[in-house]
Amino acid sequence: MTNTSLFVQLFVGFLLSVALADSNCPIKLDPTKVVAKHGDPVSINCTAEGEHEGMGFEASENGTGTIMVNHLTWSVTSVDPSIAVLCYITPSLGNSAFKALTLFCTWVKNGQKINSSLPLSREDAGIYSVEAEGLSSREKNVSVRILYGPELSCSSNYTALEHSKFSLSCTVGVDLGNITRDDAGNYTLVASTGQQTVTQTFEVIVHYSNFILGSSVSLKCSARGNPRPKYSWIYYNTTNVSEENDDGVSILVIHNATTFNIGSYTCLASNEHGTVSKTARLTTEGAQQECPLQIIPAERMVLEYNSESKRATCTTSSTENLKEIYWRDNGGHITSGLLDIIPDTRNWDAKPAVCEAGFKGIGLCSKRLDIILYKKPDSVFIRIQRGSETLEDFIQEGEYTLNCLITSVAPAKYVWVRWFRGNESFTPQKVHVSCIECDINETRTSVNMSFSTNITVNRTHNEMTFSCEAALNLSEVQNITFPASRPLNTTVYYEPVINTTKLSSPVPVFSGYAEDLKCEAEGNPRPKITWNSSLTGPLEHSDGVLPVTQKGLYTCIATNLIGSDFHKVEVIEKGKTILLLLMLVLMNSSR
Ligand SMILES: *[C@@H]1O[C@H](CO)[C@@H](O)[C@H](O)[C@H]1NC(C)=O
Ligand SMILES: *[C@@H]1O[C@H](CO)[C@@H](O)[C@H](O)[C@H]1NC(C)=O
Ligand SMILES: *[C@@H]1O[C@H](CO)[C@@H](O)[C@H](O)[C@H]1NC(C)=O
Ligand SMILES: *[C@@H]1O[C@H](CO)[C@@H](O)[C@H](O)[C@H]1NC(C)=O
Ligand SMILES: *[C@@H]1O[C@H](CO)[C@@H](O)[C@H](O)[C@H]1NC(C)=O
Ligand SMILES: *[C@@H]1O[C@H](CO)[C@@H](O)[C@H](O)[C@H]1NC(C)=O
Ligand SMILES: *[C@@H]1O[C@H](CO)[C@@H](O)[C@H](O)[C@H]1NC(C)=O
Ligand SMILES: *[C@@H]1O[C@H](CO)[C@@H](O)[C@H](O)[C@H]1NC(C)=O
Ligand SMILES: *[C@@H]1O[C@H](CO)[C@@H](O)[C@H](O)[C@H]1NC(C)=O
Ligand SMILES: *[C@@H]1O[C@H](CO)[C@@H](O)[C@H](O)[C@H]1NC(C)=O
Ligand SMILES: *[C@@H]1O[C@H](CO)[C@@H](O)[C@H](O)[C@H]1NC(C)=O
Ligand SMILES: CC(=O)N[C@H]1CO[C@H](CO)[C@@H](O)[C@@H]1O
Repeated sequence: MTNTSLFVQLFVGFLLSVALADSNCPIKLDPTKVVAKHGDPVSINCTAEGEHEGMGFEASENGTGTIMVNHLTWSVTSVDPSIAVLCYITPSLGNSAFKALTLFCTWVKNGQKINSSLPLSREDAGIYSVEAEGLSSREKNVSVRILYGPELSCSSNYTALEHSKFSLSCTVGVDLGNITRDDAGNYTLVASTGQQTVTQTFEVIVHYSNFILGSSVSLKCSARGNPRPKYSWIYYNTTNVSEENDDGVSILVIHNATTFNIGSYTCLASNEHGTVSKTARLTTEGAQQECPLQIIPAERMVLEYNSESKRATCTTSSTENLKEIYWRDNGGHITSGLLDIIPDTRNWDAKPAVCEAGFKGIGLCSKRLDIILYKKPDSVFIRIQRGSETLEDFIQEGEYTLNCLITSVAPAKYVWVRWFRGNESFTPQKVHVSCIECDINETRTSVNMSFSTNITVNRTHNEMTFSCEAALNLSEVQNITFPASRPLNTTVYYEPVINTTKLSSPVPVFSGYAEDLKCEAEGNPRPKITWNSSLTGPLEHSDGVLPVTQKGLYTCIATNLIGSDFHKVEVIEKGKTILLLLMLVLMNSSR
């Protein structure tokens, strides 16, 4: 019996039994002898000494069950001869007076009297003879087997890369009868010998160990026990993990460790007398454990406001390690079983839902489903500003601000603008974004926004168009066309510039032959051309072309709204001799 028990048997009219008052015995009966007649009332006090985990009376009548007291009274109003009574205590494992041989017997092993009050160790197994004292004396040979629970020692063995840290080391020895709370480990020891069961639960010490991604890690678990313990492991099982049980030792090998191997590994060793376990945690520096959950189609759903919604499903490919799985909405409400979520596209405040799951070796982990509702703008408008003044499309060269106004768009955080000059888009260096009555990063509802950029307008921009187009910086909606502004026509006015390459100076004229002076000028509006002679004043010309026959200083003047440009040409006369000579040469060569 596990329990140290004292028997009191009651027989009517006879002195029947004596409880031996062993000084080591932690149970005291009062009275120690009971003499009673059939039908008499009987009352017995039982007192426990020292630490224990409950006491009680076992009896065919008025039994008490196990109670956490030190003193108990058993009584019947009318005793009958068949009554058997037993006072017992469930000893605490720390009470050295127990897991010892029965107190009222003399034990002899190999001719030596054994001090039966000492705890047994497994070396004490063997054949004992026992002399029981009492009214008569008896002798019997008894085979004493010492049963003990599994003892666990585990170590982490790294067939790994150099510099890998080795920090896991644990050895737990558990010996029935000698257990202290210092024997760390998250294990429950169930010592069971006979009818009673003693249970002790101890706290865990979890050892952390670092591994290097891509290396191989071995976890060794060995336990002693009689009978030899069987092993099992609890961890997040992946294809690169294998268990090898060999010669009383269990080795878990992780090949080419990945972040999925981060987690806790519990080795359980058990035999019929109990189970012990030890947990080691594997970590790797700079990497987080992967949560083996997938949200389909993606962890982010981008849906058009007030459109037909879509379904999001949470799944795992690791069903063998899965313990539970459910959706938790942002109010904390849990939807289990149903693993689909259909966001409400009419609710701007649709908040993220979280898929949470429990896995062996990982515990709870989660993936978040972000829901982004977008809205195409009602309108997009472009304008030109100079300072605080908004202009029509007639402008001069200089610094201007292009302003793109977008109404009723969402979400502000992802809105941006494509700028176009003609049909070609351009990327300004700096764009100022503002949002009317909203917080760009936070507001989810539709808002009005303004995008501005400064441009330097020059004459090459004349008759070009500027426009802007709203866009959302969300990969999911890249293919969706958003409204663009109507194009803004630009007219750039600039002062005339005379094309001097066609008016080299001086110009020779041969007497009697007219020479054309051609004055061309660029400018917007189109410049007006006038020719002046230093001698005769303004001259007639045809669209800038002035025929000259006489020498002199001629001036071309180009004028428009914005300004004017002028260019002087000197005309000189050449003699006839040169002309004749030239004609002869030409005639000879044409022959
Ligand atoms: C048993 O204990 C009670 C107190 O719990 C006491 O009153 C009573 O006298 C005791 N009986 C005997 C026989 O000692
Ligand atoms: C014990 O049992 C008797 C019947 O034998 C009953 O009358 C009595 O009340 C019981 N006493 C207690 C203390 O329960
Ligand atoms: C690790 O295992 C190797 C061979 O398997 C062995 O030689 C070595 O002693 C072990 N190291 C530890 C710390 O257990
Ligand atoms: C328990 O074990 C410890 C260490 O092994 C030893 O010092 C102690 O004496 C043992 N206690 C008993 C009651 O056997
Ligand atoms: C781990 O998974 C493999 C197959 O991937 C399987 O054979 C093995 O039994 C699993 N181990 C545990 C402890 O579940
Ligand atoms: C380890 O895993 C990585 C990535 O999965 C792979 O590229 C590599 O070949 C593996 N190494 C071994 C030895 O299996
Ligand atoms: C929005 O967020 C960005 C970066 O996250 C930050 O730089 C900016 O200051 C925020 N704007 C507002 C208005 O909070
Ligand atoms: C545009 O220029 C004005 C002053 O000319 C300046 O205040 C403003 O910040 C500029 N805007 C951008 C986006 O550079
Ligand atoms: C006019 O501006 C464009 C850029 O907008 C620039 O590439 C070009 O060189 C400028 N032309 C002149 C004449 O300044
Ligand atoms: C956008 O269109 C391209 C080509 O048509 C396609 O390959 C891509 O998958 C589309 N993207 C989305 C998010 O629909
Ligand atoms: C802009 O110019 C184009 C031709 O270049 C013309 O067809 C269009 O009507 C103009 N738009 C405005 C608003 O003046
Ligand atoms: C792995 C395991 O079973 N751990 C347990 C160890 O004991 C503590 C305290 O009782 C529990 O909270 C752990 O869950």
